[in-house]
Amino acid sequence: MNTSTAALTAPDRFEAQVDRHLLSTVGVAPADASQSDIMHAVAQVAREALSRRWVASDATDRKARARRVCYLSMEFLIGRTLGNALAALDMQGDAAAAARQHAASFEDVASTELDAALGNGGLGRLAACFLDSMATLGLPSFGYGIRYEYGMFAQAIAGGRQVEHPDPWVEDGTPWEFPRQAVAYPVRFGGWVEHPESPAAAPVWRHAGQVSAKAYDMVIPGHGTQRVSTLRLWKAVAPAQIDLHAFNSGDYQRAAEYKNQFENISWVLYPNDSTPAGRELRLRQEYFFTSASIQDIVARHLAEHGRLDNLAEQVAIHLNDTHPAIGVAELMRLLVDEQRLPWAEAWAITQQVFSYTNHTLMPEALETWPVSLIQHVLPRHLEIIFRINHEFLVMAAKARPGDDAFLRRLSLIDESGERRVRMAHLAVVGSHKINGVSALHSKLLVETIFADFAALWPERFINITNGVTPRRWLAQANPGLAGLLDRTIGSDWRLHLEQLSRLAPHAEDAAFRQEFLAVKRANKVRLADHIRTATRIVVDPDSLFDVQVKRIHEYKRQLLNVLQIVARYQAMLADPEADWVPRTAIFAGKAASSYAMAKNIIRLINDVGAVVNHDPRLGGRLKVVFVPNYGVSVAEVIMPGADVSEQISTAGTEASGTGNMKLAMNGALTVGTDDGANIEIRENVGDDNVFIFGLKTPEVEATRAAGYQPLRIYESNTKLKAVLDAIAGGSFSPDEPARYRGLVDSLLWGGDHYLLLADFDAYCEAQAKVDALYRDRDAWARKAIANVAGMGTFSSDRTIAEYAREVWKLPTDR
Ligand code: NBG
Repeated sequence: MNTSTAALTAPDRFEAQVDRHLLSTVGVAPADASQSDIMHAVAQVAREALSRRWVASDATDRKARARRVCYLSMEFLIGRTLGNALAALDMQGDAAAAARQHAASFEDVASTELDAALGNGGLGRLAACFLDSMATLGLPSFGYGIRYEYGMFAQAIAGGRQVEHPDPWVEDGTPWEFPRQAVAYPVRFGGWVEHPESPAAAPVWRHAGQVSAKAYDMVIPGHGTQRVSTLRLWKAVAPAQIDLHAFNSGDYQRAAEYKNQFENISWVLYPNDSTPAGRELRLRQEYFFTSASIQDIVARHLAEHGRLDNLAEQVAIHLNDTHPAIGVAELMRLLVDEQRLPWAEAWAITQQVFSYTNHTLMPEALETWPVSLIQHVLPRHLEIIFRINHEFLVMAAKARPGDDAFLRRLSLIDESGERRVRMAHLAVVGSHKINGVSALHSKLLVETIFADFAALWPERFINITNGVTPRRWLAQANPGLAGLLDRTIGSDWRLHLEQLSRLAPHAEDAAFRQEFLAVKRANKVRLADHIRTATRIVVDPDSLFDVQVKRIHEYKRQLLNVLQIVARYQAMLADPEADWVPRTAIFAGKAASSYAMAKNIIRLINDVGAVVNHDPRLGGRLKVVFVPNYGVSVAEVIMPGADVSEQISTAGTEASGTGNMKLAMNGALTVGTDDGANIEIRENVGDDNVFIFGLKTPEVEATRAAGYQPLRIYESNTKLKAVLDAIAGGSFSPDEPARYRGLVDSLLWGGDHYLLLADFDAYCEAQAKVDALYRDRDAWARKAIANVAGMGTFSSDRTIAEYAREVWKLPTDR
């Protein structure tokens, strides 16, 4: 029964509430409401219900003086909220009925909501899944981040190339945020530090500029619980009095410039994924949201407890990658300079409060900031970092007397060139637990970039494998499969995903297999419709849908996929009469705006598509499409419609991956390397139900160490040679034959750092096995079902329960 609405009295029925909001909030006559108007009105009804849960959760936590976790993340890739909120409130049926009243489908209404795209890719989406699970598990929790006025750019494809458009997602407001007028903190920058004569007095930071961080809260509903959680996002606002001063003295332009200079801090998300942005504004963003968040945490703690010595008992602060790592120095500054705690006591608290997740191994992707820049932007923090480093190195020297190289490697300051602060080292030294995001990644962390730290503190390093929320990625994205699951194993899997294992025996049931394939077919039709609308390319839902969706990055090897597609194309042309399995290669993903190679790969995919899709000799049996503007909402259409999931990063490079989980959970078979969470997916769904190929991590290392020569492979492999020659010779860019010469040269002469050529043959063999299996619909269905059945462990509920138990020391509802 629908509990949330049953209690409402007749005039307050859901539809009446929607009409009321159409009039009072949206300002339109119910009869004239557009789909977007209806979306806004329904959102208001949900907002009201969530707000009620919110005040109740908040009061409970305050009364219980609950220990809380604060999750600091530069990114939260939330996507749309309405469908998720209604599911949590058990109001989906009402909302659908209300939409019908206005002659609209709920899907159409919901699709008018803009995505909150406050993140780049996996890291930001993981944070959003974590919020969902923290609320669902009833953890007293806060997410903390930045209220970017412009989220991730919108991607269009023009002439085969990526074009970036701004994403002013909040321009017309969003129903989901609550501005907190009263919650604001000063965040200061620049200037210098004065050290008073008396050692008893605190150093004084004479800052050069100040901005106010204003809180905007988003409510995060839990599922199967009345509890909600809070995502607090900070907006930068110039302090009003300075503004006014310049204005009064007649210099309005200077006032406006000053305002811009500070307010630009929260304007725009840096569209970089797995690579540091390295710009001063980025450092300011990092400090801005970290400082505001930690001030908020300390203020709340003082309000509830009136003392700070028990801070670590009451609060866990989690650093999502190194972006908020400056928080270690900021908490020290607040405790020592402002609250006047002795250094040693403050440091003991700090180390107990913080924990840190690393999300990448690639050395070039680890954040470092020039000492001179930190001196310029955060002079007091630099002093604090130097002192932390000094005490740390004194301690480390005792562990290995005389080993200067050891100390140089550990130091928070990289002295090998221009002196730089290593943010990952600051995060490690300031945290009591450090984790990687898959078993392989965590193992490599302690063997490579953190080996020296692990030698000192082995107990600090643990693994917590990523997960995704089944509410969004199964229940919401794939209502067809969700319904089939409900009928087959009951509906508790939404909250207890391990119950998917009950599906396994049904793989033996022919009728069930038919139903399962019918659901997949319907999802492929939906995806084909989206492809036609977005690209004007018509694809056949009966062809094999082969999906690679993720950020465009050399290490993720979209280019290897393209090479395989071109090889297939050439083979089909050589023998057009053969019985080829029809395939649709589906790509989607954004390239960082400054990443020329990634943009070139997008263009190549589109160029190959332009040739292949129109080649009459293929009879439509091979199509290549690039779906524009990949993001959460596009992913919700793609994941359920995939047959094959491409997870083909060079072994040892992908920390975990989470798209791999979403795809397998929706019944796609993985073609993947032995990398990241692919390994655990294989272990859980069974070796026979995935296609693992290629060099493993130690082999990658050995290949490179032995002096890898891609040119040798090229010369000895006729199939690969034909592929590379065709691309380099302009077969896919007849209007500009040399367009991809440089790209191919980067493989042949540039070292092929990610070993595409080395893995090419193994990849093609794996693809041949995929084709063979796809012909046998029954065998395919069995394996796809086995994939769904094996994915129970990849719920972010499991992940968050592990964090709660092993890192944050918080009890969960389950
Ligand atoms: C990304 C990794 C992914 C991983 C996500 C979430 C960064 C720095 N890292 O493999 O590349 O799944 O983090 O952990 O964005």
